Order: sequence, then structure tokens, then C-alpha cells
Amino acid sequence: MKTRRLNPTIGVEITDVDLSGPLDDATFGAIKEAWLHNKVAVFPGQNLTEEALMRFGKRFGELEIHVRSTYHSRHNSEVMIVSNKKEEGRSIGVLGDGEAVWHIDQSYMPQPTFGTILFGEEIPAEGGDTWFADLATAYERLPQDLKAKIAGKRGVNSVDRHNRRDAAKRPDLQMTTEQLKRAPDSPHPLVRTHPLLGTQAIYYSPSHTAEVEGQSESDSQALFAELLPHMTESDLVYKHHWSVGDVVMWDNSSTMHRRDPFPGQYSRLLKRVSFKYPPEHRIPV
Ligand SMILES: O=C(O)CCC(=O)C(=O)O
Ligand SMILES: [Fe+2]
Repeated sequence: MKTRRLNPTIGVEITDVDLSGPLDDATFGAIKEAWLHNKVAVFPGQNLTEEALMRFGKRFGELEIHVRSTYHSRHNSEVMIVSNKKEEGRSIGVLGDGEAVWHIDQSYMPQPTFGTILFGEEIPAEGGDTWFADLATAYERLPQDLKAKIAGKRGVNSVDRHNRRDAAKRPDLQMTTEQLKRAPDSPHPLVRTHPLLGTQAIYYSPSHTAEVEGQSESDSQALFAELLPHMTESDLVYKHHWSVGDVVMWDNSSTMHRRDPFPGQYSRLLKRVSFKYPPEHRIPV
């Protein structure tokens, strides 16, 4: 296995490894280290069945079953389909062809996701790039007064408010009462300590963190508007331009991501699994 850094602090490309086969402990350990320390890992030229994708994901932690069950793979509920494709007039995947704005995966769950893995099966000829921002270095660089403003504060993450905001243009985002019960408004610290690395990172997800606990909507939005430019400085961002066969995985403890829109005449299809933190760190602080 070979590694190549993609950016000074975020992103590593890992080649000369076949993720579909059994990985011995030493190889798996090296992959996990490289991923953790670089926050995003890219494995070009893979060919994964859903079973192989799940097997690889399970090495990192218990697989999550996404609360949006509409977009589970027909074959495995642990696999989510990210796609703009339709079958019999019905979208088979989540996120369509529009922009997906900056977010941290499932920050709106009481127990948010640790890592997410995507496998690219069909990729459009243009658009659809995925951007990742390093929120640990962003935190380190924050001016002292801004660090003080978020210290000890919690952000309230709400998928319900997110769905309502976009309800007009995305009726498919609506969730059932049962699903919303699994995803109640969830406060999480705005500065989160990485459970395995001990590093600190900003934990504000622009699409789902609705407000700062105990602060008015307008004060919360003012604080978020101040934070955001520090989270997206160009040298903290790695942009992934997809090829078929790419596996890309990221650590939601210290990154956020967004996706560019792409022209609707192209098909894009990615398979996705995500995994939980180790049981002793289920709700990292
Ligand atoms: O479509 C993409 O590239 C990103 C999708 C995404 O945000 C996710 O799978 O969590
Ligand atoms: Fe995401």
C-alpha cells in the first residue's frame, strides 16, 4: 500500500490496496491510521459489491442504518444510495443532482456518525465534486475571541427544521413521526474532542445546526456567520473530483463536506455506508 498526501492537513490517497479482499490487521491498521490523521482518505480504482463495502466499513465500527429508510439499498439496509436516478418515476437515492450544502453527517442524531464511506459507481462527466473542510485546523487557527465565544456552548442540531426549511422544493425530505422520534433535536458541543485522537474541532454543521442552545435565533446566526469563513479557508479544503471506482471516506469528527450540483442529464450513483463511534465513545464530548 502506498500513501500520498493531497493537501497539507486534509486528504490522503491510498493506492496498491484492494479493499474488496480480506485485509490483514497490519494493512487495516495502516489504513485506519492514515485516514484518522488525514481526515479524508481516497482509494482510486476499487470495485466493491455492497457486501464488500459493508465488510470494509464494519472493520471501523458498527454500521449505522440511516434514518431515511426510503433511500436504503433494496438489498441491504446498511447501504444507502446517493443518486439522482429514478426507477418507475421514483428517486432511488438521496441528494438528487442539486448542491448539497456544507454539513457534518447525521449531526442531527443523538449519536452522530463517526465515519462515512462512499463508493462511486456512476459518475457524471461534469460537476458533482465533493469538497471537504478540515475543522480541526480551523479550530486551532480561530482567533482567541471567537474560541471564547463557542467554548462550552452547544449547537442544537435539527433535521426537522432542516426538512421544513426545504419542504417546498424537496418534498421527499419529509420524515415520518417515527423517524423524527429517532432524530429529535440534538444538542452537541460546538467544540468537539476527537474520541481517538484527542484533538479538538469545530462541530457546527451549516445545514443542520439551527441555533446555539440558550441563545436567540439572531444571535446564533450572527455567531455562525462569523465562524463559517474560518471553516472554509482555501488551504483547509480538499476538493474531490470523482472517477468511477473511487472510494472516499471521511471522519465526521473533524470535517464537514459539501457537493456541487451537476447537470441532470447525467446519472450519478454512489453507494454509502457509515459507522458508529466505538461504544465507549458513543456520544463524544
Ligand atoms: O454526493 C456526494 O458526493 C456527497 C454525499 C454526502 O453528503 C454523503 O453521502 O454524506
Ligand atoms: Fe454527507
